[in-house]
Amino acid sequence: MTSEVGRFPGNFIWGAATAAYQIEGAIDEDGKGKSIWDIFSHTPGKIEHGDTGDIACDHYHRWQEDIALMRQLHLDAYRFSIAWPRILPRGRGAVNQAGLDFYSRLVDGLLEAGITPFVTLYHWDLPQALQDEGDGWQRRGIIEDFVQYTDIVTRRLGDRVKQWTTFNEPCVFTWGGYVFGEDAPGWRKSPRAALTALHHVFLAHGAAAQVIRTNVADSQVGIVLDINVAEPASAASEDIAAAYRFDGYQNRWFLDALLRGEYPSDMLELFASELPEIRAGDMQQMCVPLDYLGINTYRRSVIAQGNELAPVNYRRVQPPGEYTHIGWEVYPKGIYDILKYVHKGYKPAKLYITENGAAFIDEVSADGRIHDERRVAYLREYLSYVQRAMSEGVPVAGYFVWSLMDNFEWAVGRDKRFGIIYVDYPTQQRIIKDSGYFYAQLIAHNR
Ligand code: PNW
Repeated sequence: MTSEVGRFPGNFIWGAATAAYQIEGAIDEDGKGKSIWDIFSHTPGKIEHGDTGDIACDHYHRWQEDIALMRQLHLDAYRFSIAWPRILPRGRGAVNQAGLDFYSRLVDGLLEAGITPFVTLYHWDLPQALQDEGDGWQRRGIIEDFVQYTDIVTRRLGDRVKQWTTFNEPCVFTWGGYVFGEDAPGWRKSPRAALTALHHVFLAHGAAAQVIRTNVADSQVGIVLDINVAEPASAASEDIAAAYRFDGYQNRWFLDALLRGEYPSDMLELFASELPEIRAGDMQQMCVPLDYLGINTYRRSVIAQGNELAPVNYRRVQPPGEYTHIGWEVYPKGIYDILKYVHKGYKPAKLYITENGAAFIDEVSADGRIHDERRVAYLREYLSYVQRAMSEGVPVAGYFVWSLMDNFEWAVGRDKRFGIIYVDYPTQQRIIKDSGYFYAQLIAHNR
């Protein structure tokens, strides 16, 4: 394994990522409406240790300090999301100017610091009012609501923000929210619920992309997917077939729809009794040209035949090796495999790694610092493999570490620390971890 990360191209974009509900706090301030995550995190038994995002990193009040830290890290770019219920407390209709003002100030602060904002419109915090009306993403009319929200935000910020992502990880919030019950709204329904939600998400993506391009001069529009290359657990034909089905529902369903305008035929067959209504013109609407595709990746997926999620019927196998605090395998070559898989199969014009990182148990040492050597090694090794993919022709334009700072890690709560900045929650003090210094040096060295 390479111990040093070599040089990246001079125009490579170095960033860090967060999401609104995971860092902002201030859930009731300045006219914000409730989101499905406000409700879900206050439902007993849903979140480890009973944690919530009520305060999170208090970023809503500390954003200036956080920009100063980004500057210390020499970041080129900062990827964050906008909370839809801050802009439209009821999901649609009356606009909350104070919510728009917050993001407008944040954008100005970033630009003054020389940091390019990468804005995600939807990172899972749906206005609860839209959940209450027709079960959120189950209702086809939500497409128009998302378009209205996109229109409002891009009109206000589009003079300064050029980099737009419609959705973060549609796979996680639809399957996790409607079938596995691990994410808001926390349902355990049949695959039809996820596939219906996804169909509407894809259509909303296509419609919103056009709105962004109309409202924003020189816009760059993309979507972020969590691609999980499936490795069969053995050479047995059942395992190979299970891995291919897993690949179908986790990867090809998304990539084929968004980049080719079709759902994969083997999956249409497998899910024949679970399909949403697909109207004429739908597949064309979702397959808009993308300026970039964002990829989030954390771990490897080794798949065998099993009982999980009929009719996919798979089982995750945990090979021996190093695991992070969230139980995900450290497997640096995985990032290379994913980049090659997407490039070879779909050839998007430009790729970003929009999230990659690791949760470890971090502690403040006697010297007041956080010596997170394992995270340093993780970043170094994963980045070496990004570089290898680039040397083989994969057009990776930038890398965003997850996360800028420790934050509310959804259903597993606050003690799963992904930050390159430590957050001491009782005091909200921020401390740059050794991985943060490593990252800053790497960025400076590459300039
Ligand atoms: C992403 N998986 O979610 C999200 O975009 C972030 O908000 C989140 O904090 C981060 O990864 C770390 O979890 C994922 O099961 C959730 O492989 C689940 C998976 C991957 C990513």
